Amino acid sequence: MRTLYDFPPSGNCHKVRMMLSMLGLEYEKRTIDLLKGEQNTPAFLELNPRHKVPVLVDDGVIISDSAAILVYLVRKYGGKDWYPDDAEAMAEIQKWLSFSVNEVFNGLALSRAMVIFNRPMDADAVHKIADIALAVLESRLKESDWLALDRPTIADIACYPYAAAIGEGNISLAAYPAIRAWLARVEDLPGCVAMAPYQPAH
Ligand SMILES: N[C@@H](CCC(=O)N[C@@H](CS)C(=O)NCC(=O)O)C(=O)O
Repeated sequence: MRTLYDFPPSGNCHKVRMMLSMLGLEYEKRTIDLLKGEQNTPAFLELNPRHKVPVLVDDGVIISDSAAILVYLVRKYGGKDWYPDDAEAMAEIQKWLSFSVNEVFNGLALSRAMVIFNRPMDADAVHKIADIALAVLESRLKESDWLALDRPTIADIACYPYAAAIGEGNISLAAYPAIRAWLARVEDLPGCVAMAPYQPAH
């Protein structure tokens, strides 16, 4: 029995949806509607006292945080290709996982959240971080097909959704050909589920 506590527009949840699909793992989804505050109910806080999705419950094992869930899933069900265990490779992957929750989230995800959820923010500050995130991605992807190693790893999954959805933050990828080519490569991976356009009905 496997359940993903999910919010459809969330890129962090999408990382888990992608990985579950790529590993061919069945699961059920329970929507936690963040716009209705369902992340603050006592029942949800039992699963994650940080008030955040995604949470995965896998045969009674409760894991919150998208990066933690990716590590768990690939190690439990996907072998070592997605997350090898030599020190240098792990450090390289960890660098991109950290980037995904810093520049990618605070720049790319929040640029999108400002638009689709109409969230008040310091737009200049958020866009400055988004520019850094895109510059770092473009520079790395000009020299390599994948972020951390010479093959796809959880680093690519962790950085994909908010880069794929950045058009919804009114930021164009026209000047970032290497990022666009990488997004297409990620979407071509077997079992990949592309980030879907935001649907306000949720
Ligand atoms: N670093 C966490 C961040 C999770 C996160 O920010 N989740 C957002 C949705 S994308 C959330 O649940 N926000 C609700 C809230 O903060 O009240 C992860 O990668 O899972």
